[in-house]
Amino acid sequence: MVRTDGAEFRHVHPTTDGAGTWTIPWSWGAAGTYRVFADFVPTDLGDTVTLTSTLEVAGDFAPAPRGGDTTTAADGDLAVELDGELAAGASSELTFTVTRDGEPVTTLEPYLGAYGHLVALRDGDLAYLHVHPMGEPDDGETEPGPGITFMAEAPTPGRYLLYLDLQLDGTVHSLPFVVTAVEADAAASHTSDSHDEPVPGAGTHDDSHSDSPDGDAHTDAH
Ligand SMILES: [Cu+2]
Repeated sequence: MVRTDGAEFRHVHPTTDGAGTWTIPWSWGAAGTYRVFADFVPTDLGDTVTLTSTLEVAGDFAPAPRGGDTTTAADGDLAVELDGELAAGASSELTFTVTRDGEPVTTLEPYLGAYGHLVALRDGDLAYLHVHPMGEPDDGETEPGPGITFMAEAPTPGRYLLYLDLQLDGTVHSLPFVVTAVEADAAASHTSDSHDEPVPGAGTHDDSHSDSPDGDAHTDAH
C-alpha cells in the first residue's frame, strides 16, 4: 500500500478466511490517492501474480515534497545505507548495510523466509517490482547482516522509490530510499533471463535472480 507521492508505504499481511477472502484491520493515516498491490501465488499457476487497485481517501491532501535521491534511511536507532547503482535493462547489485547505534547488525531475523524484502516502485506510474535477496537464511552461507544484497533490474531509466523491509528483535522495519536508474551500458548487459517488465496495472514477481528454481521460500501472499 502506498500513496501516489510515495509516502505512507505499508507492507502488510492479511489473513484468509479459507474461502478466498483476505482481510486485515485497517485505518488510513492520511488523505490522498493510494495504490494497493496484492501479491498472490495461485496454486494452479505456481507463480506470483500481482494485482493492483487505486483508491481515494477523503480529506486534505498535502503531497510529500519531492526530494533528491537518498541512499541512507533510519528508523529509530537503526540506520541503513545503500551501495550500488540501479540500472535500466541490466541486473545490478544493491547492497544495504544495517547498523544500530553505529554498530554493524549481525542478528537480522528471517522475515517471510528472507533477511530482506525490497519493493521498487517507479516514480510516476508506480510500476511494481518485489525482489528477494541473494541467499537464504538457512543456506549455510548467508549471514544475518550487516549486509543484505539484492540483484535488481529497472525496466526503464528514471527515479524509483525503494522500500526495504527487514526484521530485528521481532520488529519489522520499513526503510525508504530513492534512486535514479540510468540506462545500462550495452557492454554491462547481463545474460540472465531476468527481464520481467512491470506494468502499471499488474505485474509478475521478479524472482528470476533466484539461485534455485524453488528459491522463493515464502509462498504465502505478502
Ligand atoms: Cu518478499
